[in-house]
Amino acid sequence: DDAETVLDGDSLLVVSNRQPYKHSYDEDGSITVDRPAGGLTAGIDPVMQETDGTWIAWGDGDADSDVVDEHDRVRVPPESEAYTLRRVWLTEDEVDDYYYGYSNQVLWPLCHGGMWKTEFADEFWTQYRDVNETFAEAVVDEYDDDSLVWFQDYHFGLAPQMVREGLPDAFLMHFWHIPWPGWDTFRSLPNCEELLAGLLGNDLLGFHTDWYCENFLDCVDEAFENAFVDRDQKRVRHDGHTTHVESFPLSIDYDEITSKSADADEEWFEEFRRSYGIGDDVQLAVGIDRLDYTKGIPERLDALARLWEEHPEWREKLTFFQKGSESRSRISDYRELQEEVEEAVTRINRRFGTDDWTPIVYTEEMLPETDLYGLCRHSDVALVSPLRDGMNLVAKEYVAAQRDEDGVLVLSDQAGAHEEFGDDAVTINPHDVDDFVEQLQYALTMDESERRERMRRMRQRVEQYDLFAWLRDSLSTARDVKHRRDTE
Ligand code: GDG
Repeated sequence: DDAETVLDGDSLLVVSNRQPYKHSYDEDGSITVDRPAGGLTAGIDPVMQETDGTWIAWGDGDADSDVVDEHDRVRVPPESEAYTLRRVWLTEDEVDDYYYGYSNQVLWPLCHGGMWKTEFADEFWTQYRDVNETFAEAVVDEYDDDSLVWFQDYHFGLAPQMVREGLPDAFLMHFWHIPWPGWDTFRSLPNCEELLAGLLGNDLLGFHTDWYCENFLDCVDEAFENAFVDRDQKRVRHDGHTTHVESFPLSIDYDEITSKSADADEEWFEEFRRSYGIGDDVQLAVGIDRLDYTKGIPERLDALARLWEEHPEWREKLTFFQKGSESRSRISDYRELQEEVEEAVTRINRRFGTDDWTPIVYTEEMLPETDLYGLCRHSDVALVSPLRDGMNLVAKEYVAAQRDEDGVLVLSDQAGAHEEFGDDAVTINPHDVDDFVEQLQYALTMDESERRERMRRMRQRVEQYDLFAWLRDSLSTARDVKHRRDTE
């Protein structure tokens, strides 16, 4: 409701790669609709429903093209038809080069500081540009005078400037969900100026943390002689246009997760342990990640193996549950990681496991929310150890699900979430295996009053700055920036 009030008659035109509703054919030929899954989609969807917005996204469902009208539009959700979903169609080559190629083998690794993992191919760049052009055309097509255009993520680095050319007065904003690297890393990108110029087509550009904002401003400062970077006012003037750059740390639906975790009671936990063969006399640690090389899963498994090696008292006393979600498997780095993780789990379990105890329980199954939040509620420790991560929502979900306030979050200082939790989390550097082991030991033996104090403070932070606070904050800043722009 608040986000609606903030919008005050303006309507959102959201642009994202993934769509909020996907139409697919069942085996019997009937059409099913998949619902918003991720936190962000689920958070923006209600605002779209209340304010009759338009959402532009790639139509990747096999029934998508059969439900749209002649303008590639369909009203969603099916039961209330509250807003417009505009599909953009991509060929298989486009998906390969724009999505798996430039987005996920160039921008993804580079923004996480992994210059050595980038794969530059000419067609990646040309298709990225063409697909951005296609989306930009759809935006121009759907645009209304009261639209706030909101781009999501690194798939659309060029589209803002393209839209600006067609609609000089449109209000454009963008949220970049992954880190922004320092200039010294970013300058290795062959088309780095074009990408910066693309993003400077926005009126407002948001990142998770101040640090990423600073990095972005540094890049602009270094790349363009004629750009004026005003750090106090957090804005850039380039090519006759002003872009505000601010941090908005994305959050989660705290109330919903806290309340859903209540469904996972003691009885649920007993059943869960039984089904995975986890004894009731062990402490439980948990890791929940997409299988991505930025998440530091092998490093985490190394630290655990070291713990069981150097502190044998934890054998048969600690079980680690790792949920890994298959991701981007068309890319070889991802397939290699999946193998590496499976091999490490097998090796560690062979080495330390006994008849009554499996050190690491590993699953790639999609867990229903009750299981996910139940795991977070009942585990003693969560291991969130990315090598680098824009935010990491799992850290926040863990905290929200900790309704009994007695678990410990072990958190990498390389995650955006660490900017918010600081040393209320047990802080680690995922590359420092000795310290990782020491901090694990500390987390597993922390006394109850310290556990509660830390957890309470982290919970307060997420409760105060939840997904809806983030939405309000983003949209009210947009209104301010727009107002200033139109009156200056
Ligand atoms: C990018 C940035 C940034 C995972 N397994 C299951 C499941 N999940 C859900 C988690 C969480 C989400 O997936 C993962 O979100 P993250 O934030 O951890 O990571 P990325 O996918 O890398 O996201 C990241 C984010 O964008 C938002 O800006 O925080 O830094 O990399 O919500 O709960 N959900 C269910 N079952 C599973 O098995 N239901």
